[in-house]
Amino acid sequence: MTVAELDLDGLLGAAVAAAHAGGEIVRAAFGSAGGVVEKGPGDYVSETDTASERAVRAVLEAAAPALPVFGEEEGGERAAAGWLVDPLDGTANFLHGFPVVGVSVGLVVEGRPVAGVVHAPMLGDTFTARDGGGAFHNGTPIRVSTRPPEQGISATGFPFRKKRERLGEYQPVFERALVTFEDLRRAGAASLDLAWTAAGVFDGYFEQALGPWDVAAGAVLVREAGGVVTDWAGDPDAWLTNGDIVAAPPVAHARLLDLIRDAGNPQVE
Ligand code: LIP
Repeated sequence: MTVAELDLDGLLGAAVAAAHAGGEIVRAAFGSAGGVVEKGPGDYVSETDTASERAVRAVLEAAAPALPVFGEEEGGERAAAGWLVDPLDGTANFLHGFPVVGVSVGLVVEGRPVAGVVHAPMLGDTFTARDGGGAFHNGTPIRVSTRPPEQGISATGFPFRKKRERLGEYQPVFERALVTFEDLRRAGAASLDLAWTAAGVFDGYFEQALGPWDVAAGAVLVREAGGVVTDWAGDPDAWLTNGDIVAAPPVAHARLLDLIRDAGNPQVE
C-alpha cells in the first residue's frame, strides 16, 4: 500500500476520533489509575493504558480494517502501512496525578510517518497533521518558533529507568543544551514535547531510546509545522527505529546536532 492509495484526510479524521475515544477513558480515570503492573524496572502499565488502547484500536479497526494497529501495551501487527498507538503517553505522570498526558496515534507508510494526532485529554488540546497538509492545534494552523536558541526553551527527556546506562552519553549533551538555550523543560511525555515544539511553545526537543509509538505522530506535527526531525546523528529516518530523536526549528536543530557532536557521541563522525 502506497501513500497515494490512502485517503489521508479521511484517515486523519479517524485518528482524531480514536484519540478522543482513548482520551475520554484517560480523563475519566485521572486521579484513580486502577490496577498498575510494573512491566520492567520503573516501567508501569495501568488498566487505563490498556483500556485506552482498546478504545483507540476499536475506532481505527472499524474505520480502516485494512490498516493494522500496533499499540505500546498490546502490540499487534507491524506492516508496510499501519498505525502506531501510544494510548497513554506519560504514564508516570498519570500515576502521579500530573496532567501532562497524551494519546498519540500515528500512521506510518513504508517506515515514514504520514499522518499524526496527539491529544491531551486533561488540557483539551488536539494536534493534527498529515503529509503536505500543514499542522494544526484545535483546528488552528501552527508553525515552529522563530526564536533563536539563546532565547528559547528546549524540551528533553532524561534517561531514567532502564535507559540509565546511557546517562554518560546524555549528560554532556544536557549540559551543553543548558548553556545554549535559555532553559530546558522535562515534561515527561514525548508526544506532547513534540506537539508543543510544532506549535512553537518549545524551541526544540531531544531525547533517547523512545518507542516508535511515542514519536511517530508528533514527528509529523513538527515536520508539517516547518521543523526538522532526525536522530542524534542527523539521519532523517533512523529515529523511528533507534528511538533517539532531535526535533526543532531548522536553526535550533542544527545547533542541537552540533552540541551532540561536540559532546563527543561516538555515532557522530
Ligand atoms: C514516556 C515518554 C517520555 C519518556 C519516558 C516514556 P510512556 O512514554 O513519553 O518522554 O521520557 O521514558 O518513554 O512510557 O509514558 O508511554
